[in-house]
Amino acid sequence: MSDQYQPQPEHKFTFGLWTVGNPGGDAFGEDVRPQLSPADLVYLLGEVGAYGVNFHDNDLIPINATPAERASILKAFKQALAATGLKAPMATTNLFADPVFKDGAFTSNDARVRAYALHKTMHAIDLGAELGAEVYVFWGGREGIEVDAAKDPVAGIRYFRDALNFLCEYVKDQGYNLKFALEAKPNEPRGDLFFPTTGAYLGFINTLQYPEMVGVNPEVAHEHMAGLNFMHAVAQAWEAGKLFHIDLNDQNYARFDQDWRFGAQNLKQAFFLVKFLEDVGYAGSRHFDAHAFRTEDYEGVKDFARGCMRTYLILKEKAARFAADAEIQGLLAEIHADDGSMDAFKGAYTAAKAAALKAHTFDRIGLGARGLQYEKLDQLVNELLLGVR
Ligand code: DIG
Ligand code: MN
Ligand code: MN
Repeated sequence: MSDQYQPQPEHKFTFGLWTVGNPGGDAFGEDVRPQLSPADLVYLLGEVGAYGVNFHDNDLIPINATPAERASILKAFKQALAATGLKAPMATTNLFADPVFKDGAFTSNDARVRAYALHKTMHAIDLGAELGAEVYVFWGGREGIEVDAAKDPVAGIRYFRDALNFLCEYVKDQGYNLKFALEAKPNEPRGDLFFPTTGAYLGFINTLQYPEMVGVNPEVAHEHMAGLNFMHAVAQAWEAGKLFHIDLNDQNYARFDQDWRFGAQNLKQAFFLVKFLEDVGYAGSRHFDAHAFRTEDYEGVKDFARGCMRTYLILKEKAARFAADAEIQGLLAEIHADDGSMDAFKGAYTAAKAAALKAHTFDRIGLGARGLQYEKLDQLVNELLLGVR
């Protein structure tokens, strides 16, 4: 398939080892694909044209690996990176799979588990830095509750803050070029997760000791699980200077975490997300935290990975066509026209301005009667996306 939708390094498309390496097992069924080695997954991503590969510590080095096994895996992984030219822009810690974290990691009620989570994360940060990661993600998959009586949410918030402050100090102490990106999710695998949305994290970051080191990693599926407009979450993060990373996939509303191929479910939302990222010049990774359907073999997994990237590039072209569409742009100019009649009231507050505004007479009925032409605008967008303009 050679056309203008071929991924290039400048697109910064990345995949986690756990995505293309997912053997397809789920809560109701066995693996459907053999487990590939991290090095083999790097070659697979190189074949489909990805820019980079991300990993949890234990995607790369099994939690019970011997030092010799660790050295061998790491050597093969580095050789694969060198051979393919792939980067490793993001790393993270698996603080959710091992039974030790069954009641949380940083927010566990058990101080020994909280300390072990810091221990594990510092070693994982070392590994990420060694492989060139510049973003370190924290997804609190087990940081939550099924039983509110068992855990005070304020204690959970404070434990999480203590852990992040400690780890920011560690990164500064080590001189690593790393910034942290917090990834929200409302539930699953716990009944309720702390910090359920990107907005919750944006409120939390400012309470940290080093807020400048910490941003967010919004994921499509997770904001959709909360019934939210993903692009709006991304826009607020961007506007706050906190969009450090992004997890792209797709997700039907009111479903468990589906982590589908980008654009597989909600093409219009995917379009407005791509349009936003391209309009603002987002320079970070386009990370596909997504999984191929369980129906697929590894050729299907490659189709999945190519589909994620192709859909992004096709929607990027649609965004350019949106910007160049004279009828759409003309309508937007009309919609956003400003006759300057309110200029005297704009800008910083003054007592005189407030007095004049209070005294001003508005044509409330006329303002409310205007037709805004949004039906026409939205239909034009649909026809753009349907390929008829
Ligand atoms: C799941 O959405 C989470 C974990 O896979 C990982 O910690 C993070 C990194 O993208 N996403
Ligand atoms: Mn997810
Ligand atoms: Mn994710």
